[in-house]
Amino acid sequence: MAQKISLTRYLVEQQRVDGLIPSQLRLLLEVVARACKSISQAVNKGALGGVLGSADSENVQGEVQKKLDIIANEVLIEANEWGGHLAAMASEEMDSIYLVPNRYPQGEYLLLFDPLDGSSNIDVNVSIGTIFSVLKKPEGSPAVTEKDFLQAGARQVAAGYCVYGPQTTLVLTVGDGVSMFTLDREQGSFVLTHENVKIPEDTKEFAINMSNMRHWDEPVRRYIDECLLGQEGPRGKDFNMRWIASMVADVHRILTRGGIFMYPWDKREPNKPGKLRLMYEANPMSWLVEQAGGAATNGRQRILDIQPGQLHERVSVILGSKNEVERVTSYHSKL
Ligand code: AHM
Ligand code: MG
Repeated sequence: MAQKISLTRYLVEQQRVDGLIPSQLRLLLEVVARACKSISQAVNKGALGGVLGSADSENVQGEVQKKLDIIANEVLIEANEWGGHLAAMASEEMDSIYLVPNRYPQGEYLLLFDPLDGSSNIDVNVSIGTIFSVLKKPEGSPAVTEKDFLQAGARQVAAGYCVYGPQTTLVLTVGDGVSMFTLDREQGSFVLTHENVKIPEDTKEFAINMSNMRHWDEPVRRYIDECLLGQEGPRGKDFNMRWIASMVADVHRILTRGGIFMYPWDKREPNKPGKLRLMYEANPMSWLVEQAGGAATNGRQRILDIQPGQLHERVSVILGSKNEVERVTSYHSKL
C-alpha cells in the first residue's frame, strides 16, 4: 500500500526538499491546520456541544454573529498568537487588526481569515469552512498597522481553506499548485489526498444566487440567460446549477470538478462593490483557483491585482473554469 503523506511531512518536504517555504511559514500553516481541527470538532458536536444559534452580537459589517463564528475566531487567535511566527492577524469577525501581544515573540507574517464562512448554513447542517490568507509583513515596518495588510492578493505567500462537510478537507497553496488533505479522525492528522489539483477549462455548471437576478447588471444577466437557453441557445449545451451559499463549499466543488461561481455586484446596495470580502474570501480563493488553472476576476480586473483600500473591503467575484470566467469578463468589457 502506498505510504500516507501527512500534512506535516508534506510541509517539511516543501521546506527542506523544494525550498518553497521558510520554517516560520511551515509552522504557521501547521498551527492553522491544528486550529481547523479544533473548529471541525466544535462543528461536528453541533447541538450536543451547545454551539448552534446566534450570539447576541454583530460584526463590523452589521451581520449577526453565530456562536460558532465567535468560537472559530477565538480558536484561530489563541492557536496563532504565541508561536512566534506572526506579527498580527485580521478577521472578518473583528473590527480591527489583532496585534500579537508583547509577551510573545513577533514573527514576520500576517494572517487573515474568515473563521467560519457560510454561517447561514451552520444550524442546518450544511458544509461550512474556514478561509485563510498569509501575507508578509512589509520590510522595515516595526509596529504593524492596518496599512501593512493592504497588499494585493498577488502578494499572498500561502492561502487555503478547510471545509467542514461529510469529510473535513484542508486545501492549500504556497504558490506551487494546489493540494488537498483529508482529516483522518482516528489518527488526528491531515493526509494528502489530491495533488496538483486542476480545474477543467470548460464547464456546464454555474453557481449564483438566482433570487438576485432582477438586481444584476447586464453582463451577468446575459451570461446566465445564455446558460439557461441550454442546447437551443447560443451556448449549444445544457447547463446545471448549484448554489450552496457557502463559498467554501461552492469553490471546493469547482476545484474538484470545475464550474463557475459568481457573487457579482448588484443593484440592492449599489454603493458596495459586492457582498464578499476581498481580503478574507476573494483573494485566497482566487489564488487557489488560479493555481489550479482557473481564473478569477471582478468582471473587469483580475482579483489578485486589486489594490485594497480598506481591510474589510468588498468585491464582485467571478471565478472558476477559465473559459467561462473569460467569457463573463469579456461581456463586461463590451458594455
Ligand atoms: P459569511 O462569510 O458571513 O458566511 O458570508 C459569505 C457567504 C458566502 O459563503 C456565500 O457564497 C454567500 O455568503 C451566500 O450569500 P447569500 O445568502 O446572499 O446567497
Ligand atoms: Mg465568509
